[in-house]
Amino acid sequence: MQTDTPTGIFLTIEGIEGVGKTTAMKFIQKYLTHIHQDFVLTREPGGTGVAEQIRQILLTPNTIETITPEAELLLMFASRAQHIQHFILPHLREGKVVVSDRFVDASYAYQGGGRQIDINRIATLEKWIMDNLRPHATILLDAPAALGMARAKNRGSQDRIEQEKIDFFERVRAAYLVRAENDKQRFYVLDATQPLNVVHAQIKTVLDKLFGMTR
Ligand code: T5A
Repeated sequence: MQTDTPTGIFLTIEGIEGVGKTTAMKFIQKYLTHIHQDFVLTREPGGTGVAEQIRQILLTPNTIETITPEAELLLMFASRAQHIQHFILPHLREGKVVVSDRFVDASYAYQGGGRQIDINRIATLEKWIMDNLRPHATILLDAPAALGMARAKNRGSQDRIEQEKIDFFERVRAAYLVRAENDKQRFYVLDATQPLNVVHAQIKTVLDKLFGMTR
């Protein structure tokens, strides 16, 4: 798949459920508005009309027919293919900052770590669907699965993936940390167990560096 050379900045936010990604997105939105950066916010799975329809299939609990790990992985990448071609690349080509609540690292963490699919299969899909597109920076909000699940549960009903057991999310967390360890240039691992004001201060430090706002 041909992706050209985009000029914008691509920032992704990752982590297990309930670590504070949605809350971080709101903080980043305020920050980018404040420094007058042209930006768009998006999420995965989703981000376009078709990709959001795929999200519904992926996240709606289905007691009649289980979704196999293989189908789950392929649907994540089907959603991502739409998202890249119809949203991410057009905005990056316009020179905008694109901030995505999850991206490909989530496939390595959830389908690789959680579902234990061979990561070579994920790498093959990544190469095919993403070509040379990679996030410039990735903020990984890290916290033990028990804490994330407790925070997420406070919000009410659980989606299909959130219904997994705690050891699934511990595997997801471990897979994220391996990704971060292997790509220290791109990843910023932040301690999401800290109070919100502390987490936001950590995010601000990352953004100051990315957008050249350091004093
Ligand atoms: N998925 C996705 C895959 O399996 N493979 C893939 O390739 C991709 C792209 C998406 C699901 O799809 C899976 C992963 C997911 O299971 P989603 O709804 O987009 O699902 O993502 P979730 O992780 O489910 O989002 P959540 O809303 O559950 O978690 P957030 O956004 O991380 O947490 P947030 O910000 O809503 O915070 C939760 C609560 O905690 C509080 C907040 O106020 C909120 O009440 N909170 C804090 N409280 C105290 N201290 C802090 N530091 C706090 N930070 C947040």
